[in-house]
Amino acid sequence: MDLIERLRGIVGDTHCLTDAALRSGYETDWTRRFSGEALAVVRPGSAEEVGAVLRACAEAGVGVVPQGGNTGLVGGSVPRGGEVVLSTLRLSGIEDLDAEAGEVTVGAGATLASVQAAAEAAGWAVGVDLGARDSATIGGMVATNAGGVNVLRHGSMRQQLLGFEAVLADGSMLRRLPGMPKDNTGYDLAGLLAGSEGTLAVITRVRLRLVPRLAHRAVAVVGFTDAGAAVAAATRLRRELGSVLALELFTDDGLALVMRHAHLAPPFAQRRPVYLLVEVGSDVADPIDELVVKLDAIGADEGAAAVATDPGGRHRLWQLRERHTEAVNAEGVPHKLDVSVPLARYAELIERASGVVAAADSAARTISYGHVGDGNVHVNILGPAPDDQAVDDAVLGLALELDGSVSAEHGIGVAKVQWLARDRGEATVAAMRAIKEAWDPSGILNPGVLFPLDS
Ligand code: FAD
Ligand code: 2HG
Ligand code: ZN
Repeated sequence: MDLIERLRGIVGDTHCLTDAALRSGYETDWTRRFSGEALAVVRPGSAEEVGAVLRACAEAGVGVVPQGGNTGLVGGSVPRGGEVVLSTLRLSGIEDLDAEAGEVTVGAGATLASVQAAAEAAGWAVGVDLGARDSATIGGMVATNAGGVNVLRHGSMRQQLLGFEAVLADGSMLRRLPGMPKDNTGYDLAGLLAGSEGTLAVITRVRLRLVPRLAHRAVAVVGFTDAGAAVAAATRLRRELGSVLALELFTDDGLALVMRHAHLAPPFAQRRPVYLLVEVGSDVADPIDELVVKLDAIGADEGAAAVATDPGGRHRLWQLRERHTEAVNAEGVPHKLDVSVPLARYAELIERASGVVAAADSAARTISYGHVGDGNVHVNILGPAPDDQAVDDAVLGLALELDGSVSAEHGIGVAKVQWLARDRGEATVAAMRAIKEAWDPSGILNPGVLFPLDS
């Protein structure tokens, strides 16, 4: 029996897509920079079906690209050519929400927004939040160890994991869904799967810890004359305000793009080169007074600061930061360099990024924004052709020169494969490869992601 016939037998005809028109939505990534043709797209409905699909592909020697919401930004969720895309979107159940313990088990294909809604209905919240919440899946977020806007308060996806279920390339299943915050029984395999980007196993279920839902929140946007002043203010707020949930930075170029494409008004009449967004939250008291006092202390001037406490006003201010990604996409196919540096080098990175980009390509445009509380900058570049690596190399080189990392939260994918060893060193990459070879000896899981295709 050929592979396609076998796959149809496992998932059913309607969930094995071979027609080009049906496959196409699974073959190009969110940025449109990465795409490839799949042999087929399969949508298994259970962990057992995932196991059978993997066994069939391993026996046929065909690569498998796990895919959740396809919102990843480093090309790891779409085929390079000839693989089977394994979509987890049917594994979207939300089970066993323990409202006493603040824990929930969810299918890998459940969207973040659906889990947030379930958590909120039970008086809890999810510790990780990000702009792609309506499409990004919990499985994809674990596989990329997604960060988002609340890392400085709750950590990234790895810190939310209490258990997991995953299927290895040979179809065997690993399951540990205990719902116990303490569980020191050997290697932390859930932690290893966080950030594995579909190269070690297909995650099918996850047990997440939930965090308290805060009764009071306030958001402020403040303008600054330069990145250094904004970073100094962010550092002080982080140190002195226990209620800080998020600290985000964007520039006036980015704000102009967002206003144009998302049809939004500026936060205040005056324009400044750099903006800081701060969100605070508290369960016991309204944090607004404390925030306003601190805004004074960091030198926010009245004409360049806006504060909102009501949900509509907070949402309006958040949109100015969150909608950067779609506004950049509306201008062209971006090169996305998601880097982090020690906080002391953050302003220097922002200030030097456009210079190194211009030196590599004088026609390129640079728009930088990011999670300043975590030292994470998203350097977005418009202009160069999708396969032109010059600007990527310039920015990633700068991040390493500043003692940073070439991937803060989006992962390596296929976009940064050549940079993994330069960042982590040959010995570390060899240790990673040894794990990959032990878990996936036939090398079928996401070939070309993390390690080059020909290795
Ligand atoms: P996909 O894109 O489908 O896949 C991503 C990777 O995970 C691929 O390598 C894939 O093979 C693997 N994978 C997916 N599901 C599984 C599974 N079940 N088992 C094993 N491997 C799997 N990211 C952040 O970290 N922080 C942000 O603030 C943030 N904001 C974003 C805002 C926007 C508007 C967009 C478009 C993206 C943003 N991202 C952000 C990037 C993206 O949303 C995250 O990387 C997210 O975790 C991807 O989830 P997904 O379900 O879309 O995964
Ligand atoms: C964000 O923080 C996301 O908005 C996307 O991580 C970053 O658009 C980007 O480069
Ligand atoms: Zn981000």
